[in-house]
Amino acid sequence: MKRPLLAILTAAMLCSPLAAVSVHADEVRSRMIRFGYGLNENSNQGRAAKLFAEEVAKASDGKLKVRTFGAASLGSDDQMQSALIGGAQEMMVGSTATLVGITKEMAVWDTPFLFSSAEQADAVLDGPVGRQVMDKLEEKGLVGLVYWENGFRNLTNNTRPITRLEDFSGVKLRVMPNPVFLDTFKLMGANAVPLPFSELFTALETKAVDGQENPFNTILSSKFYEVQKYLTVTNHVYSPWIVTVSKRWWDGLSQTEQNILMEAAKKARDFERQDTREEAARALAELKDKGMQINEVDPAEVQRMREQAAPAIQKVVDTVGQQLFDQVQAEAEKAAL
Ligand code: TK8
Repeated sequence: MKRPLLAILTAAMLCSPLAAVSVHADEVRSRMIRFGYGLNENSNQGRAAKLFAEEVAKASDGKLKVRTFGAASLGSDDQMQSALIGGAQEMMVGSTATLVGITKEMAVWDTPFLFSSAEQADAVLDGPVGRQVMDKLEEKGLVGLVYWENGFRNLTNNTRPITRLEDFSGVKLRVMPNPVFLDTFKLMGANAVPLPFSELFTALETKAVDGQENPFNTILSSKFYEVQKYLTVTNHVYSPWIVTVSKRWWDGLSQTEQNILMEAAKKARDFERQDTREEAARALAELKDKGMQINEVDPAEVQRMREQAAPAIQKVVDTVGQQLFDQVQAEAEKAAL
């Protein structure tokens, strides 16, 4: 009685998809990896995605082929995240802010004015708490590899230069689909509307919205200067990007394959952060050349905006929990020294 049952079970196991994909720890197979991102090819995101693909090819003797898809051609951040979870796409890079609906802990990076320098952000994101937040993705079907730099966000609009808190009044502002961003700009008095990045240029062009906020790099690479007049230097929040992998797919890889992807993601991260900072340093002058009218905000006004944003910060605390929030604050303070 026992024997046939065992035989059936063994046969079933051999035929199951799990058994079929089992690989040796050091094996590297021929695989195609679809890597999606939202910005243009000619952007900091695009350049780093290309470097990632090259590094993976080099380290795997061309067996692992990364095909990059820019300009949201595989979908918005949200759509790609779902595709990764379902296993229909292997990899992507996108904003941590668009992951909050999946992993609420990601909202900790949305805290307005959390970091005051990029180096401070690196230390916290690459440190233990950055990893801890990233690891939370796994229970939702995603594997986080590394954080890349999107950068400090600044405001553009067509209504008026933002010099004081009151200037936000009535400005229809696109924000990322994220509750903290939505609340923050509502608190400022703007008419904040969530919209995927992939729809942003058209929304600005057709005047469906008056303004948006993104780092200098993106304002430049996405040609927002063609459809936006005023640029206000607010640096209101540092935005990370995060490189993620479909867990369903990742779990079928050998140890060596996983290592190749991880090492290439790190190399691309280091390249991308340097590239982003160099570009950001000259972007402001370029945007001025392109005809944007640029203004800074008086520190006293920035302080008023910070105070106005306090309830949004409380929302972050309520979302991620006091403990994680405090831990991030403590590591940020340590890194600021
Ligand atoms: C690109 C987005 C973008 C982000 C946004 O897909 O949505 O404004 O800053 O970088 O992730």
